[in-house]
Amino acid sequence: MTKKCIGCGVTLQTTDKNKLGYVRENMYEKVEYCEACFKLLHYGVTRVVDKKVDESIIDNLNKEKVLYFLDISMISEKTIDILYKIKSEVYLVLNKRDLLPESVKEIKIINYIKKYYDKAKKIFIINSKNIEDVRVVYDYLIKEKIKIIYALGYTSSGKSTFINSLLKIVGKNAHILTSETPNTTIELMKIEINNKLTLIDTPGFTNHNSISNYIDLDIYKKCVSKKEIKPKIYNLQNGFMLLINDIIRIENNSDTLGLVFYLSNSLKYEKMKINRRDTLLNNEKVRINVNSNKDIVIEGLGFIKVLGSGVLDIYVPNKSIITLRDKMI
Ligand SMILES: Nc1nc2c(ncn2[C@@H]2O[C@H](COP(=O)(O)OP(=O)(O)OP(=O)(O)O)[C@@H](O)[C@H]2O)c(=O)[nH]1
Ligand SMILES: [Mg+2]
Repeated sequence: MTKKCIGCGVTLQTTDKNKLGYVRENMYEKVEYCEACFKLLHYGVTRVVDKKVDESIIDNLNKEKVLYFLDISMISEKTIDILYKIKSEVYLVLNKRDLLPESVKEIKIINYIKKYYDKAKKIFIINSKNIEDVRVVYDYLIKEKIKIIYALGYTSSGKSTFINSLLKIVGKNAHILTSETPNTTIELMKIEINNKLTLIDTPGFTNHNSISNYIDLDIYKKCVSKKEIKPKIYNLQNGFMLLINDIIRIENNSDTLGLVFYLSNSLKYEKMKINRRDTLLNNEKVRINVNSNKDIVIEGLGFIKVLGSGVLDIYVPNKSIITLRDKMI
């Protein structure tokens, strides 16, 4: 019988160190995790999984119900649009509530999502690490007698974190691997919570626009939010630019604009006069018209609220990481 890693779902193998699921032969019988999951779990060693996950899992669904996870700190039109492909019942989990400032009203976020997608049977807004939040979803699923449900969503939206919390609720070992980097869950995992409820954990869809595809994953790890975002406000006058962690450069060639950054608190901002000799000019340039009705999304990082209107030149590792959406807050 094949044995699977309880962290990522991959079948364990002892033949190729460079392939997924590797464990040393003399360890095979003893271990529960593959070597890469073990290293990630105990030593925080970043695992690079060069695998793109497409949406085919949705096409293979029959009538199975779906618990769809959205990371509300980085919603983009693309991450919502995929919901329209799901033909079975969708229960929506707006996750990572704790990352947005507490002052942001939950009803506002829910109504915002409904404007884009209003077919969900139920919408929850939670922090997947918080047992009490997860218990609300658990109680609902039990009450509705939902026996089995697929956890779907983009990578890093918190599916496995949520299932680990469910396991904790019923007093079981929270064994699934979670991490800040993409592609943590690699194969489907059937997780029996108890005899009433089973969750199917799935590898999250790849966001091809995410900045995580274009920067070193160890750097990316440091750029993702881990606690409540303290928005940073900059007035960017004509002829000025902002450098963010030497990853993003934003130039204003129009009238003064207010920019409110909802990004990780650990990012460093430098404001200065536009200087052609400066860094990041070799990056790709996106010229966008901005106004106060639209947020600028930096896919994989967060978003920028705009106060005023004008034109910005944004230099990024890849053009696709900049998208616009309707203003959220
Ligand atoms: N602050 C906060 N962090 C969360 C929350 N849920 C998950 N995370 C973090 O987000 C990262 C991704 O979580 P995972 O549970 O691995 O995400 P996933 O959807 O299973 O990702 P894949 O397996 O790659 O599809 C981890 O670092 C988690 O600790 C949440 O509600 N709040
Ligand atoms: Mg996962």
